[in-house]
Amino acid sequence: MKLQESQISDFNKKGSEEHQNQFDFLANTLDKSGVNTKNVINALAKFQVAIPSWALGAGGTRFGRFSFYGEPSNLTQKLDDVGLLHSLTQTAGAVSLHIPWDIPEDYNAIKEQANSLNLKFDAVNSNTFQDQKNAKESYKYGSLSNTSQAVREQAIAHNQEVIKIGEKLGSKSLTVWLADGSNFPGQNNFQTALSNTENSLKAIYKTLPDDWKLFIEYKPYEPNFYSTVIQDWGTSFMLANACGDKAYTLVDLGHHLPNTNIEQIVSTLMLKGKLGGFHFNDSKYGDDDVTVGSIKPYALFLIFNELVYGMQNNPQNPDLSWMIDASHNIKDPLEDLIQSLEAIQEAYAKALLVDQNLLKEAQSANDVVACQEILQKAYRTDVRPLLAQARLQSGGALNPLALYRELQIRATLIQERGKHSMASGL
Ligand code: LRH
Ligand code: MN
Ligand code: MN
Repeated sequence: MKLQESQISDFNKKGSEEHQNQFDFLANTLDKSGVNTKNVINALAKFQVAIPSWALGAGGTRFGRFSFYGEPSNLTQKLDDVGLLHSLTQTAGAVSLHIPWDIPEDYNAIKEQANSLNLKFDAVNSNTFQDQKNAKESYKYGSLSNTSQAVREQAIAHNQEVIKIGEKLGSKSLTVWLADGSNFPGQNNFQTALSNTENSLKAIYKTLPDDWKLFIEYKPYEPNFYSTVIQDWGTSFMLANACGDKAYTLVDLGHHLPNTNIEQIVSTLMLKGKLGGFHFNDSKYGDDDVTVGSIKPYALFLIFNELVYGMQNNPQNPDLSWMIDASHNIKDPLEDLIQSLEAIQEAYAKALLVDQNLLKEAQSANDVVACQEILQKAYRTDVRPLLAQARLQSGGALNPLALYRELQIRATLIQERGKHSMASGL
C-alpha cells in the first residue's frame, strides 16, 4: 500500500485553519521570548529517525506473542511499512536492518524501492544471540566472548558478513549488541569473557571500511540474569577506545537500571567524542520495549537537552545515528511507531527551546532556582504546533495518527497480506 500525496493534502486542508491559529499563536509567543522559530522548525524537519525492521510486527514476550495482523512478512513489505510511516510523519527517513532476518534477495530491487520511498539504510545489526539454521557452532554460552575459539570465529565471521551486506545497501555502520553473559555466579571467568570480547571486536573492526562506524551497545541484564559482558557504558566506552577511532558507544534508553542518570552518560560520551548511536524506547522497570515518552517524558527531555548541547558544543562527536528500538505486544506496531516518533520530536523541540545562554549565566551564578525554571519553562511549552508545521512543510500529515486511522491503513494491510502474516523479529 502506498499513500497518494492528495490523500495527505486533502486531510491537511481540513485541519489547516485550526492548525494555523495554534501555530501563529505559539510562534508569536516564542519569537517574543527570543526563540528563532524558523530554525527550530527546520531542525525538526531535518531530524530523521531510523525504524528497525523488527519493530514492524507485534513483538513477543517470553510468554506469548499476539499478532496485530497484516504484518510484513518479507523485506519488501517491511520497507513499504517504513515508507508509509515516512509519508505520514516525514521523520522516519531511514531503516535499520537485522541480519539474518532481512537478507535481501535482490539488492538492486531493494535499493530502488528504498530510493523511491525516500529511505536510507541506517546501521546494520548483527545477530549472535540466536543460533542460525545449519550453523556449525552454538551461541548457547556466548558468541564473541565464548571460551571456544571456533564459536568466536563463527561470530566474528558473521559480523564481517553483515558489514558486506550493509556495504551493498549503502549502510555506513554496524551495531553490535551481545547477549553474552552468565546466568549463575562462577559460570564465567569475567576477565576471560571481557578479553575474548575485546579481541573479537578488534577482529571485526579490522575489516570495517574506512567510512564506517562500529557501534557497541551495552545492556545490564537480560537474557542473562547474573552478568552481561558489556553491561554498561563504561565497558562499551573502554571497548570502543580499544578498537579505535571508528568505534563508538551506543546508548539504548531501556538498557539501564531504573533511575540511572542517562542524560549525564550522554553528556560524558559526547564530551569525549564517543557517542555514536542512540536507541529510543521507554521503560518503567527493566524493560526496553515501551513506547518512547510514554513513561518518563521529562527524563527524555533532559536527555535531549544534553544531546542538543552536545550537538551545538561538541564538534569532536560525530553526527548521531538515531533509531527507535521498541516492539511490543498489544498495539498496532505502526500506530506505536507514530506515537514514538511524535514523542521524540516533542522532546527534541522542547530541548531546542532551552535558552542555553541564560542557563549558562544562571549556572555560573549558582542560581539553582533559575536553572530549574529555565528548563521547565521549555518543557512546559506545548510544542505540538511546531511539529505539525515541520511536517506540513515537508509534505507530511498534520496529524499522522488521525490520518492513519481515517484511511484505515491496518485494514488495508490485512486485506493485502492476509490475517496471519508474521514478521520475523524479536
Ligand atoms: C535486545 C535488543 C537490543 C538490540 C536489538 C537487536 O535488548 O533490543 O537493544 O538493539 O535487540
Ligand atoms: Mn537496542
Ligand atoms: Mn534492547
